[in-house]
Amino acid sequence: MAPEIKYTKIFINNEWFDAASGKTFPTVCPHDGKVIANVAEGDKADIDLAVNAAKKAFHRNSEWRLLDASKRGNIFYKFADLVERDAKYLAELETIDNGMVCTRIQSILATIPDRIRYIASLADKSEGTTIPLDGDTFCYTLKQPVGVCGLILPWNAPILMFINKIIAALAAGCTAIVKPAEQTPLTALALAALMKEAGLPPGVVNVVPGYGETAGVALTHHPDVAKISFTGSLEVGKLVQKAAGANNLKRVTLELGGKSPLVIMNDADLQSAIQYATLGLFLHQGQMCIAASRVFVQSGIYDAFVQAMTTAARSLKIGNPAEVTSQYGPQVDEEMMKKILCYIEKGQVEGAKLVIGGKRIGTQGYYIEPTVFADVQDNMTIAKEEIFGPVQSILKFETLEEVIERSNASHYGLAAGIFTTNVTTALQFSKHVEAGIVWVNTYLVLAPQAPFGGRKESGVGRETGSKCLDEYLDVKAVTYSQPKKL
Ligand code: TXE
Repeated sequence: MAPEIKYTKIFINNEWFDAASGKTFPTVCPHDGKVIANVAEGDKADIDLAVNAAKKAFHRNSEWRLLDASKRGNIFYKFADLVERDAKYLAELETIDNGMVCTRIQSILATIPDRIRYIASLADKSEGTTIPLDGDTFCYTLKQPVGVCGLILPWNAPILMFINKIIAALAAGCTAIVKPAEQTPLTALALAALMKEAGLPPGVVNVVPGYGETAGVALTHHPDVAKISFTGSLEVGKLVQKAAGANNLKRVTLELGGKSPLVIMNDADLQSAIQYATLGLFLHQGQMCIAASRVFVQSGIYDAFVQAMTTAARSLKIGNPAEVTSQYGPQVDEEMMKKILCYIEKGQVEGAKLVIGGKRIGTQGYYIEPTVFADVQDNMTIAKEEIFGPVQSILKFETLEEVIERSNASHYGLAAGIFTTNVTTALQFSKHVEAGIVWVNTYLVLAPQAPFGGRKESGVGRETGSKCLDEYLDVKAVTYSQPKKL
């Protein structure tokens, strides 16, 4: 049974509003292409209202600013309990809006409360330093929240992205406006309702659903927004940075795309490598910025790997993401489905060997067969561009030196993985691969304690990890004149 859609309006000051324009937009179920709900379509006018609310909530004498940092953290412990309470409902909402298979989102949601607790626990640990200056002076630093933050979310992991950004921003003491992706606005609104229930004062978190070109642009250009944290495409990431530069020099963190290499050495445990190469690409139908979309396989095991990978891709259980038996569901929308099918065609035209998949499944919803290309060359489009879909490229290599060079021959630098039983090989690769995240004999391990983010055009800044609040804090140096040297 479809979950009840309780929230479709704009959330400002802990209240629900229609868009100032009165407009709505449909959010569609990827499984069958049917409209789930019509959601208030926020634009500049609504962003202005939300920023005003967040600005007021950030005033130095506001309830939020006067709250002890530890008490700030406590609100999120309560919120974590509420997410635990409503996990089943939130999972159903994510599945219907995003197409993520229910078992996957259930397992993500099982870890979300502890993720919230971990980040929230950092609220009262933003410690400054004391600094020995020359002369009769004494200096210390204060870490202070940057102010009103704009948090722009993608559609591929809406709950996880909402949590990573909002808890860090608010635990740091900021206030925020969340702009969920237009494809998946529902879970951000449901989570906002839980934040209110947890006791967050009005204006601290505001959620304005709407389109990137209107609501998103208004947020990135707003002079009263001090910081933007954005996850999405490289193209829009560059626009966000440009907008920040053209206005008030907002701080910007960007989590953009990737073309992550997964390297399988001759000495690897083949079964385990196949298992993670399957997960690393086909989990969530390839809609992951960290997808292992370039699989480099050493020549000694190349043929065996391609064969086993084909079998693994064939054995994935494809179906309605709401069914517990489904391991693999639809792409998020028609536009993404068409884009991915174009890439598959390009792969064939440019001479890669299609070993399995390649076609749309049926005519209802946005399903594409798990697709594997072998004999892919570095200069082919499918080896260079982020496809963000279930298309795996397998490339052959001979030596470690060669594969490091080829792994790094990308303008992206998000994640990388290696399967090997040789420690030196693993250490060499981990040191020299240009990526923000490296996994050895595993893939896709996402823990709140570890920093997450990319190098090169994969992004700027880090989410999660013990220093994640720093992205939302400014450092102030306070220097005292002393009558006597301290
Ligand atoms: O992303 P967009 P799209 C990549 C992936 C995918 C491609 C396009 O390769 O195929 O991006 O996806 C908002 N100012 N990733 O079109 O447009 C938008 O409303 C401000 C990687 O969905 O970047 C949404 O909330 N905001 C990725 C968010 O930006 C704007 C996750 C992302 O949308 C805006 C998703 C603007 N001018 C896609 N234009 C990852 N890194 O995980 C749009 N937005």
